[in-house]
Amino acid sequence: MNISHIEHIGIAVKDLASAIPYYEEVLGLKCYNIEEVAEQKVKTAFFKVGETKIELLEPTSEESTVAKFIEKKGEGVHHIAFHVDGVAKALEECESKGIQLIDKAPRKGAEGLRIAFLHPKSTAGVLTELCEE
Ligand code: CMX
Repeated sequence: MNISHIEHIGIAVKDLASAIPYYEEVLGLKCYNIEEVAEQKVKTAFFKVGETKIELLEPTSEESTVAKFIEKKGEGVHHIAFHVDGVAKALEECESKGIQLIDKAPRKGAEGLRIAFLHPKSTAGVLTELCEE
């Protein structure tokens, strides 16, 4: 597959309002978008760092996978998203190489991207997202 860059790093936080000041006031980044992804039961906040973004993820429900993650591991890095030039093709390639897919087909994610997740049990422990515009 053709990975061009890390599109974003997803970071699980208990609440955006407590986390955003660190990124803005200490790191000097600007939060340019806050968006709820109802299907994923998260509210997201985005910052640009060069070509890559930081995506803060706040769970909006106790049933959110992000709430479960924070309960188990605490706040911190939740996933890495690679930009590819064809998510569907990349998924086929991953499956043919024995990688466990969470999403069998691309779906719509935050910022209008087409996204799909690979299971951390088959990606050396890192929840991995593939995405494209
Ligand atoms: N990174 C690494 N490992 C993770 C993980 C993560 N983010 N989330 C769960 N795991 C591990 C757990 O520690 C657990 O490992 P052990 O069996 O060794 O304890 C295992 O995966 C199973 O975890 P679980 O708590 O039982 O969670 P589930 O199986 O219910 O769900 C996962 C895990 C990855 C399948 C689920 O979180 C998922 O489907 N994620 C994709 C969607 C997503 O993350 N959406 C939120 C972000 C949306 C966005 O960016 O817009």
